[in-house]
Order: sequence, then C-alpha cells, then structure tokens
Amino acid sequence: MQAQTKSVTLIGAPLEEGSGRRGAAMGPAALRIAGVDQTLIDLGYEVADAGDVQVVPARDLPNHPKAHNLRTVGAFTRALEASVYEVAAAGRFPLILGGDHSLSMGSVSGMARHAAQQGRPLFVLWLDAHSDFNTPATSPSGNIHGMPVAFFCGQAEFAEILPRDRAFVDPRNVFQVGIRSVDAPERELIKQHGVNVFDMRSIDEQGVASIIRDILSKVEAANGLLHVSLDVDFLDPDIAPGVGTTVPGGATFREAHLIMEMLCDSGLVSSLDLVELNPFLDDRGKSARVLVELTASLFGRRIFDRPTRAA
Ligand code: 5AB
Ligand code: MN
Ligand code: MN
Ligand code: MN
Repeated sequence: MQAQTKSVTLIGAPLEEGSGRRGAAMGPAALRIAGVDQTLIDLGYEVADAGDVQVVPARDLPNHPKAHNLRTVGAFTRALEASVYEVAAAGRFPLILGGDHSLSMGSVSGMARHAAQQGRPLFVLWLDAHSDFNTPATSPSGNIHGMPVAFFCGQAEFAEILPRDRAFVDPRNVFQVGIRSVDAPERELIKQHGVNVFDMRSIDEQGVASIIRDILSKVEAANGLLHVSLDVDFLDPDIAPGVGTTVPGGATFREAHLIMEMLCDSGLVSSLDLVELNPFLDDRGKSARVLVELTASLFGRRIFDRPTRAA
C-alpha cells in the first residue's frame, strides 16, 4: 500500500451471532488457511497475527427482542473497537478477519476514535450487496449484521455497547458500492441521512473506475482516512458462493480487482474488514481464496506496474 504503513496486524473475529446462521465463525480460520499472512509477507509487509480477539462477556447488556444475540455482538464490538484502535494508534494497518458484518460496529468505531484523535475525518467504503443501515426498529430479521452502518453513524443505539459520546462516522462520508438488496424502511433512512449509494445499476452504467475515482478524490480533498469493509456478497455468487446471503448480479472478478488496485494506488486506505465468509457454504475454499487474492491487489500485487501519477 503506497504511503500507508508497511506493517499489518491481523485480528481474527470469529463472530457469527450477528447473522441468522452458523458458519461465519470459521471465516478467520479459512482466511488464515488460504494464506492471507504469507501473501502479505511476499508483498514486502511486516505482518503480525494478533490471533482472535479476546472477548469479555457483556453481562451488563440486555437481551433485545429485535437485535438477536446482542450480548455476544456487543462483547465483540467492545473488544474489536479497542483492539483496532490500539493497532491503528501504533501506526499499523488493522486487517480484520471476519466473522459476520456486525463486527464492523467495533472495527469502524475503533477507526473513528483513531481518526478523531488525528483530527481527520473517517470515510468508509462499504462494498456489499446490502446497505446494512437497518435499526432494531426497521430490521425485517432482527439480525445485527444488517445494522452496523446505522450503528457507527450513531443511528442505532441498541443499548450502551460503547460510550454514547464516542466518535461517529458522518453518514455523508459513507460510500456504498455494489448495492442490490435494500429493505424499504432502510432505503428511507439512507436517503434521510445522506449515505452515498452506488448500486449495481450505477456500476453497469458508469463503471467502477469512475465511481472509485470520485470517492477517492473526496477522501483526498478532506485529508481523510479510508476504512474499507468488504462483504463477500458484494461479489457475484458465481465467483464467491461461500456466504449466507447471496444475491445474484454482483460484482465481477475484474471489477473487484480494479477497485482494489485503484485503492492501493491512492495510498488512502487505513484499514480493512473481510467479512461474511462462510466456509461451511463455500466450494472447496474458492471464496476464501478470492478474498485473499483481492487483499493482495489492495496491498500492491500488480499484473504490470503503471507509470506513477504526476504529483
Ligand atoms: B449483510 C437484511 N437487510 O437486515 C436484514 O450480509 C439482510 O452483512 C442483511 O450485508 C444482510 O436482515 C447483512 C434482509
Ligand atoms: Mn454486509
Ligand atoms: Mn451483504
Ligand atoms: Mn451476509
């Protein structure tokens, strides 16, 4: 990654309680087996694996009828917020191995604290079939993996999971790409809060290159940090079947790689979540391998070098 740190810390988050089914807790193991650490080492990075995040039971949190497994998700949120913040504050790149998407409540909140301390805004690139902007009141399922964006934007307080005076992400600094499944009340919330959505139709019409270029120029102009959250279901199920919530018509292999290559060139990416991988549903490790390949592109693997941009 240009201009960002050459030191990466892997943080495993074997969380599946935010999704409606079992299997995503095996995600960190599958990503390690697919060789995420060695791939980064081969690209010249110094890599530390912090292991799986140490979770302290959150007995103070209530059981919530419309936010399933809130105690478990809340405990992971607290642990990840602290661990991602500490890694970033130490000048390293936090790479979170998930785990279902509710883990982003913690990872993004940790990066928001870090960005606030640097006096810089945090931007989020949300690569997903879904907007994940439900709240317990709007969610059709009660599954918290459909709510993390609302949470880190300060729009879904289930309970006192993190301090209420923490740093939130401005919803206008959230850029969602690949969207093709949004619930009706969720759509209203997204519009109301000014989340930037590039759905599959905009990818078809505009192409990913122009979309990503525009997003990166906004991050750069604001001197922001950029957190990338990659949900496996962003990709078309043909190339990545190992996910609980497949939606047809997703991004192609090359669209996804081009995004990663452009992000790498920008030097703006500060942190990454790899989420929703469900090895139990995968086809002989195919999806885990695709995620590791995409990570390699984000960290600088190239087909050929490009001439460097004029300053
Ligand atoms: B994922 C749905 N909108 O809230 C809901 O995979 C699906 O992290 C959420 O993007 C999908 O239950 C969550 C119907
Ligand atoms: Mn998601
Ligand atoms: Mn999704
Ligand atoms: Mn999912």
